[in-house]
Amino acid sequence: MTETVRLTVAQALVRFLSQQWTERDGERQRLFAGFLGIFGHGNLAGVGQALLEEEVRATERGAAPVLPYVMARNEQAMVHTAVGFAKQKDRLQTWACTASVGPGSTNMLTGAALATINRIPVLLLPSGPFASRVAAPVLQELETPYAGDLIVNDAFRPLSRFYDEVVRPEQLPSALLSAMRVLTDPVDTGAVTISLPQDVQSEAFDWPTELFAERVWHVRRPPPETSRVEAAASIIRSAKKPLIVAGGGVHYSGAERALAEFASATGIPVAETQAGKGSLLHGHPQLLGGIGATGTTAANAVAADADVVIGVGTRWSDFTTASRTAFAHRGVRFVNLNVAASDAVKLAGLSVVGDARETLLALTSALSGWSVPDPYRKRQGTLWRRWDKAVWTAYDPPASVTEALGDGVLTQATVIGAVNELSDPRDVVVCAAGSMPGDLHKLWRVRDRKGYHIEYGYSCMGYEVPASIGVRWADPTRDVFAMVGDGGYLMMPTELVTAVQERVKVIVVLVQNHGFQSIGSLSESVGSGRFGTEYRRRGPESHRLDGERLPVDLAANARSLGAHVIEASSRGELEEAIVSAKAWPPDGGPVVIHVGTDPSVGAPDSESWWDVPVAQVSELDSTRAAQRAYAVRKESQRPYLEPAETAQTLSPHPAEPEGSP
Ligand SMILES: Cc1ncc(C[n+]2csc(CCOP(=O)(O)OP(=O)(O)O)c2C)c(N)n1
Ligand SMILES: [Mg+2]
Repeated sequence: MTETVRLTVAQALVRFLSQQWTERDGERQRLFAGFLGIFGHGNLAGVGQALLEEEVRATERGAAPVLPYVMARNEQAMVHTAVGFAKQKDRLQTWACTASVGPGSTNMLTGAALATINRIPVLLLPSGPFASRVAAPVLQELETPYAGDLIVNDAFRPLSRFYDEVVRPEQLPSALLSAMRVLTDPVDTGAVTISLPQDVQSEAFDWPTELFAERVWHVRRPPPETSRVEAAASIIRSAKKPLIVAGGGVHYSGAERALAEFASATGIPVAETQAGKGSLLHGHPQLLGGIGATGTTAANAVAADADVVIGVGTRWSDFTTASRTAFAHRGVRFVNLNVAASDAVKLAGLSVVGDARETLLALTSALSGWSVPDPYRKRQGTLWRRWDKAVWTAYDPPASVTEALGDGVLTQATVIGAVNELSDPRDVVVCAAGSMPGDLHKLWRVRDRKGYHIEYGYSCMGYEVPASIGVRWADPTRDVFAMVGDGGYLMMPTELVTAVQERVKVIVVLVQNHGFQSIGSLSESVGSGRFGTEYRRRGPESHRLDGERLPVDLAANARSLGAHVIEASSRGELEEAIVSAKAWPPDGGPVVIHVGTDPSVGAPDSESWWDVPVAQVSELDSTRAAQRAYAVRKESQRPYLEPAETAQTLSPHPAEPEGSP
């Protein structure tokens, strides 16, 4: 007879999750580091009760619980914390998130979309209304006249890589096993959601003990097909001006060294996407830095006449391709090394499906002895040095720039330069939205493979503070610098309180420029003159948002939440603030450095473009002028390319059968 154990669904869930591991290259770690949550009537007696039992049992043993419970302040934020952690752990470990019925659960939707788009594993456990429906409608239940089984958690379906609802205890094992498979699959991973009705969570059941056996999920490294590697090598050998574009897949596969060796051996220069930045460290001779709309002039110049472009672990977003204008060579061909077939086929590329590290190693040997010509290597060096000089000037602008700045404010590039120079090489910079991610893409010098953490799949304002907590937990030997604009800060300052509670040292660099200034300059470029993007009072006569600046004091706000706040109003004060933040005790909780910047001085131009449609008819001169400029740019856009792989390029035509017409 099967041995069983009687537990509630929630107790079984917690016990099961505590037994899950991942393994790659022979290294094992727990799949879950713990539970983040906010309790309400939907989960406190279910998942909450199960976590309490865990904690009490651990306390009795004198140990920490295997899955510690951390109370968060906002459900969206707790998903960001889990994503920050999992991204920093190369997707091998994550957190589970529990939320109450209704708004608690739907607050996680933005986090779910962010995780799925960035392909980062998180386990979301929203609660649902009673499966039994005896007292329906319950508080916070969606009543839909045409569908009795529709609940608000169905909104997670399009945002999740796996979704299930457990309405009977018997369904739990299959839901959990599928969830673990998806979380640990390098192609399928993203948000995984299991909706748990509030009554089902506390229902008791006799579970077979096998369900709670230790389970190790192997994270695969699929090797590429040899014939595809050969085809790729043959296209690359034919190239005169090849370019590599490194994406997030390089990091997640741990392929940085393989990439560095491939680039050194072949002399092919490397440009990086936001997720791929840091694939080569600053100082590598083949590094061209960021590519595309927020890229370097070096990478964009090489991209403009590249004849073969090798994408490694990139999903070719519009920021990377400069909305498909970055690659202007008429006959440009793409070779895509990607673990996901859906990415590998993009841009009509030759698709080489496989793990990034394995594929780069195979390609390095297939190309052994081949290299780009010397003048091509030289040109990369010249372009890079020119850009690097522009970065120095941006970090330390001349008096002609600084004298024109307002009182007590710096340029954003100066702030980036100071943090870059005064942080340790292993420290991590975290960012997501505003003008800061683009400036970091251009200007940040990455000195460690895990030193650059920008969420730019969803570019979600508010990610920075909560994610930095996860990043710090992922490796407490590194200091974490969350660079956040005033707009991003105001979206989600809540988790400073969680950082105080957990004594998590994160250093938040809060850049006050009084509004959504990135959107302001975008607005200007489409002819809308920064409409509705600054934090100003409504003018009494104009009736528009063009009055005086709002009297917000974000330093006081951060202080009120329990953070240690340092205000800097000169470069010297900023440097002192960074040094003293570095010296702040490792368990001292969050430090916020408040610094004002002048949005009128931008980072050096990328000489690139991003497609944002301009009104085609307008009474405004500014909009009509922007539309004329837009139409010119649109002409250089290349939505479709010739396929890299044709019958002619890959093999001679097979002989026509005799006697064919
Ligand atoms: C949640 C969310 N809402 C809206 C946007 C669109 N958006 C992108 S940047 C930005 C303004 C960011 O302001 P701030 O953080 O102050 O940075 P700044 O632009 O001033 O550098 C907005 C509204 C977004 N990315 N995320
Ligand atoms: Mg701002």
